[in-house]
Amino acid sequence: MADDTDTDELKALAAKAISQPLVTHIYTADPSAHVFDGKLYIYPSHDIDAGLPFDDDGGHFGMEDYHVLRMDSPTGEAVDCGLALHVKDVPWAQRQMWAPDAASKGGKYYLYFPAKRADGIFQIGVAVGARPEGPFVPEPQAIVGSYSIDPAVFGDDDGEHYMYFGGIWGGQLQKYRDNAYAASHGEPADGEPALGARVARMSADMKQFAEVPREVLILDETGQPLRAEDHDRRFFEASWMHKHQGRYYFSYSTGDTHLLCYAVGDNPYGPFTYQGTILTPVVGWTTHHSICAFQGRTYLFYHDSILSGGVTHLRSIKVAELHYDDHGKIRTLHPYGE
Ligand code: FUB
Repeated sequence: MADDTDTDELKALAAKAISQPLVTHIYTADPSAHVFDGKLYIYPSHDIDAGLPFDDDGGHFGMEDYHVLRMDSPTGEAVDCGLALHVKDVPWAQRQMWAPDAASKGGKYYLYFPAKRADGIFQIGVAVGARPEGPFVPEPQAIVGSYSIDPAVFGDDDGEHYMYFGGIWGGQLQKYRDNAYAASHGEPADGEPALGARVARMSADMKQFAEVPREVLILDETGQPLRAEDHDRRFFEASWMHKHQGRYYFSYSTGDTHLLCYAVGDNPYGPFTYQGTILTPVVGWTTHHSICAFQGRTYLFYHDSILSGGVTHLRSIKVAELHYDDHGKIRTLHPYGE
C-alpha cells in the first residue's frame, strides 16, 4: 500500500486492523520469530528516524541496532529484552542494520544481520550469544561470499541449516550474477526469468556458508520460471522458509506490489511452485514477515506503519494467526479486513 495514505483513511484502516503493534515504545519491523526454550523470541529491525534523505535505495532506513523481543505466547505481552547488538560494535559494518534473523545450535544463539560496509555494499554478518536475547558478539568479518540483505536461516529436521537471502533495488541483489558483483548489472529485462533469492547451507559452526549460494527458482503453474515483469508474483526481498506437512514453503515480499506471497517445493533448494498471497498490502511501502508455529498453531509476524501515521520507515510489528486449508494452501490474510 502506498505510503501517501491520508489521515482519515489511516484512522479507518487502524479501526479495522486485524492486530495491534506488539510494542509501542520503539518502532520495529521485519520480525523474524522463533521458539527457543518454549518462548517466542522475535528478532526485528529497530526503526529510527535517522534524519537521512529519502531515496529509491532505502537510504532513509538508517537503523543502527537490534533489540530482541520475548513473548510467553502470541497473545501475551511482548517484552523488550534491550540492546542486543549495535553497529558500532561490528568491525566490518558502517550503517543500515536491516532485517535480521536468528538460529540456535548446540546451546548457542546466532544473530544474522545485513549491513552496509563503508563503501556502501551490503553484506551479511553473524554475531554469537549464549542466550536467545543476546547480547551478541559479532564476528570480525562478514560471512565470506555473502551479499545483499534479508538473511533468513532455516533449520531443517535433519539438523542442517540454510540461509536464504537477497533483495532487489536498494538490497543490491540485481548487481550480482553467479555470486559476483558488477556495478553495471541491473534487473533482467521483461520476458527474462526474474531474479531469485539465494540459498546456501551453513557450515557446522553456523558462521560461514558451507557451499556456494544457489539461486532460488520460483515456477508458475505451467512449470516456467516467473518472469521479471511479473511484479505481482516475482521475488523482491524478505525471504522466509518454513515447513508444513513435510513440504517446504518459501515465502517472500513482492516489493513494489506490496504482497507477501509463497511457493512450495520438496526440498530446501527448490524449485518452488508459486501458490498465492499470504498477506495483502499493509500501510507503508515495505512488507516483511516470518511464519512460526507455536503450540500447534501457526502465526504470521508482519509489520505496518499505522502507529507512525504512515511513515514508511517507522514501522510496528504485529502478529496474526495463519490457517491452511485441507490441501496445505495458506488462507490469505487481509490486514484491515476484507
Ligand atoms: O527494514 C529495511 C528493509 O525494508 C528490509 O531489509 C526489507 O525487507 C524491508 O522490509
